Amino acid sequence: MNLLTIGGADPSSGAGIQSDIKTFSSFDSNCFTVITAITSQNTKNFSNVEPVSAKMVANQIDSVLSDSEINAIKISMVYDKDIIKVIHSKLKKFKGPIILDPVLRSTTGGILLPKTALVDFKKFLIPLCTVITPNVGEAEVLSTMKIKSKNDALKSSKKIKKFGAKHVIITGNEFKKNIITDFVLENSKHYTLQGKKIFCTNHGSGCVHSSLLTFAMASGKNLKASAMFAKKFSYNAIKNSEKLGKGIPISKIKIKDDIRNQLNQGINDFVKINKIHSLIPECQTNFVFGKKAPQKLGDILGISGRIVKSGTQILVAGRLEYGGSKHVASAILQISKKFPQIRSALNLKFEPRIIQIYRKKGLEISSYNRAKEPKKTKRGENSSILWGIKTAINFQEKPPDLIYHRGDIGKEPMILIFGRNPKEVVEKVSLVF
Ligand code: PXL
Repeated sequence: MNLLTIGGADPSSGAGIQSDIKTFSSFDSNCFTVITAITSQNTKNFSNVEPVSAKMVANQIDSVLSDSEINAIKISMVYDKDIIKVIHSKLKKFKGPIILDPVLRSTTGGILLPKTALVDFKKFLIPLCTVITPNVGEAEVLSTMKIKSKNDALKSSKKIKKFGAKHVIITGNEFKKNIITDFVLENSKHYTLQGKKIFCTNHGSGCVHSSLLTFAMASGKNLKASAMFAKKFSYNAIKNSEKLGKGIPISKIKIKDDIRNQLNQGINDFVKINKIHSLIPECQTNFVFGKKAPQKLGDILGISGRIVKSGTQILVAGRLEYGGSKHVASAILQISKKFPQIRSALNLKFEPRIIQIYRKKGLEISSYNRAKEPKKTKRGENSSILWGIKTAINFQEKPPDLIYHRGDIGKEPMILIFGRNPKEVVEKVSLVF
């Protein structure tokens, strides 16, 4: 997923562009950035701001939009009237969701949108957006009224919607003691999302919330599901906030993904195996680990690039992504139908001596002959591997540790090592040396 954030740079990394990069990356999305202003601030003080010229903002937007397909855009700190107008003119034809976080002030008191820019903000930016996400204070400024009750929130959100937003979410209301409510005006219907209050001041939680909403909307979730997702993970980010400086803690999303943790560890251990470069094939190596009973490639975590060799050096090129591998992940999809305990695999260079070593070590070995593959599966690379693995395990009673093929015209021979988890796969690989 390609997401663009347009906003200010925060050197403390707690808010602004730096925070958005972290949030989008936590969910395996690519974060494109257009910087509108540079702030100098830390966790205690906000010292000053220097806006980027409107022309440079326009150039950045052109650079991004002319090159990559962007699935959704988040706009936060815009600071300046001319920047507002340029964003309007560059995005008015954008087809995907635009999430507008109307940031007015930083938690440490810095001005992120001067009062003189407010009229143009309402006139040019609010009509662009699919969802606007003010917190209570921001909603009060935009709607020029106080919000003390649910009824006030409804009135305020209707006033903000009148500026041209499709939907409005007012975050951080405390209508009931110690319960934090997000008030949602979705078209003409309204509802609330409630959660427990966490007793701590926090830098960046608003940024995290609007980024999460951007990611969720871009993923195709509807508004309610997106708002729930954003609330859930911003709660997580506040709960896990870290004190990085002398002042207030910084929000931090922590995702418990045991599959990712184990595969990361497995890759680290694999690349550290002495002389491992000698086992990397021409087409390089992928290493995957699937969820239980995977149904599709998206259930299997793999490297969106490869583990590559350059001389004797090993490099992990790419990121871990569900659906990131096609070939090795397809092998897991197929083998797990018969042997559900097998969830991890990687591919190695084929050499007859390696098969002999593994045979001596007592590994369960099977193979298939690509030359015998029926024409119709040959057409697609994934259908070839699905056919190959199915053939190799047809008569296997025990789950194989290793499946190999000797290649075909134009097809590199290959070994696949299988295991219940990445640790087991790495242990099996290490037996060669
Ligand atoms: O949280 C709003 C925000 C957005 N963008 C920048 C900021 C802040 C708050 O500090 O500094 C650059």
